[in-house]
Amino acid sequence: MSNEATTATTLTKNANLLAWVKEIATLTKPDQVVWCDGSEDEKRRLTALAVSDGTLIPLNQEKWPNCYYHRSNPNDVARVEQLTFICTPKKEEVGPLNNWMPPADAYAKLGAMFDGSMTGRTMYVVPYCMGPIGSPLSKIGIELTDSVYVALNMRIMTRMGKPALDMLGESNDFNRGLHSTLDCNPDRRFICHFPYDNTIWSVGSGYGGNVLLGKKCLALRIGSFLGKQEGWLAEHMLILGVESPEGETTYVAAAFPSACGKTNFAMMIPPKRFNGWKIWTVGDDISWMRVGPDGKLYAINPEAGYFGVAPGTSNASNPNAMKTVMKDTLFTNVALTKDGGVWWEGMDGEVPDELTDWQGRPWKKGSTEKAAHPNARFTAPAANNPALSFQADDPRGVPISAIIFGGRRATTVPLVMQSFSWLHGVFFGATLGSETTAAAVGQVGIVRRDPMAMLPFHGYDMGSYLGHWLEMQHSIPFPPKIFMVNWFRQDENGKFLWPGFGDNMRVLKWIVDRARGKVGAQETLLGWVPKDDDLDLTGLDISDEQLAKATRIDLGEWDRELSSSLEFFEKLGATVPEPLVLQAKILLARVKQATAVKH
Ligand code: GTP
Ligand code: SPV
Ligand code: MN
Repeated sequence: MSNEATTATTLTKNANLLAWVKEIATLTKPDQVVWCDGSEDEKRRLTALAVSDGTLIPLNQEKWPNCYYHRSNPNDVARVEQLTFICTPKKEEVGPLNNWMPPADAYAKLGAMFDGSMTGRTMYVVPYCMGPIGSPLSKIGIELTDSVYVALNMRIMTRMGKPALDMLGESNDFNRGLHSTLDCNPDRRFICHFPYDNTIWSVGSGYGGNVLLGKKCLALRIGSFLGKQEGWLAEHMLILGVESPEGETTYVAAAFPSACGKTNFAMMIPPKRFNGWKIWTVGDDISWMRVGPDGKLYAINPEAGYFGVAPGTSNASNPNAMKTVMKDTLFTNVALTKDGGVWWEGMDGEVPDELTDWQGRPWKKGSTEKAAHPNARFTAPAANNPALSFQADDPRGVPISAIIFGGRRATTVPLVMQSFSWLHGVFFGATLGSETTAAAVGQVGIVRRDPMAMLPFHGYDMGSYLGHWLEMQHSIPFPPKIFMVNWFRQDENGKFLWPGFGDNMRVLKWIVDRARGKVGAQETLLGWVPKDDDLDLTGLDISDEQLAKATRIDLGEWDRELSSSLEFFEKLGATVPEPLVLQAKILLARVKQATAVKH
């Protein structure tokens, strides 16, 4: 324990923190406790250790400087929603869409698993700050983990180490995160949140959102709980700035469910037609938003890195992401090339003849199995992103002019719509539907309601959360305009109708112009849409027919969509805000009336 004694006292004198670390060490009984200071030297030491015990494989350091490769247990490749719990005294508090466990039961159950779980292992004390150091919007967490992989990932994903401890000082206001991989057995895998104790306990996994506790656990589940109490919003949203050729920048936040395009949208490079326009990334996954002194809604990105989906990332789809991951990056569950590089489905160039797949097995071109897992990820520092906004570290955050909701919908939802009002915009978000993806364990491609893209991440009753969104209007004198988009509509042959990626700039330009009151719009029953010719399609190879299909509003489809939204609201129970139910009913009544007139 000498390491603990020396490093801890040089790093912090926080009595509550020291006592808690001691208490957990007494429970988990690690061989040693190592405090992370976030230094370069420490990174080298931890990386060397991870390489020597096989956790990380160095990539070809000439082609991929400071990049390493990790294979997770094949039973542990995504978030596990059915094993994720919110633990509050009363079940009603977590609502019908969360798993609930009484706090005492969860502490007892997981406590028994933590007992002695770190014997033969090192316990890393990982202090981190979510948000710019010193920002009033930021929060401090401490994660105790027996995984060096988690410590190295947290180093990229958060402001980790001494600056976080310095910001905490003697305060007892920090999130207490505890993680042990145990034996990585799905039968002993639980992710439990204790919002009233600002505590997270995670066992039995080593993957992503299950174990990087600052991300989904603190920044969204605990964050949304705190946001309700303190009057702010913790959301599963990217944040970007759109700079016009005149140098005017408009900030936008967008919620798309997991693996539905946030990272791509946040790093987008506009097509040639938009020469002089620039997209700046503030964040790619999470947004904390609070009203600023000027009455606008301000957003910070609590993270410092990107835990992004690798498959589909290429120089054609997302050149900025490719540049970002060329160095200092950890790759998880991608495939390895013969020359010590990485590969995944959808990467540029020829498919290699031979690879080692994500499970370490030889793979040959033409194989029916995927070489990279569909939820393979890169962990890369935001500082590597050529499009990183100079405002990304601003403790005040950036003023948000537009909020966008978007799902993965093969049918029904048109390319873009603007809401009539804040209520109607919250309704867009509340009824967001999306096909499930590989980001969570379970069947892929099923449409489910994913309100605000927060279904797996809301930390308290969904109806109350939607109520909080409605109430926020009263504290934002200059609220953002709200939009709905769908990049994923398909034709009869299952082909995407809209080219997506960089060409989403064409839609974003209309959104930004609308937010600034610079362009008109066409009213439809379901929302405002671009007038003919207001979407700039210059240089885009899309037929009129294809565009018409991508933007079509089919009343029959919307009859079903709104009916299903009403059914969903019923499932939410008594706390669902009445105005949202009435909004659904008004829209449905109008759709039915219009259908009757047509026939
Ligand atoms: P999480 O990190 O899980 O929250 O995902 P994300 O929302 O950041 O999604 P990401 O940008 O990583 O994209 C996920 C998948 O969607 C990738 O395979 C992309 O290639 C694909 N994708 C992203 N944008 C578009 C688009 O505009 N059109 C189409 N057709 N596919 C897209
Ligand atoms: C998501 O699933 O939305 C992610 C990946 O961003 S994870 O960190 O695993 O939650
Ligand atoms: Mn995400």
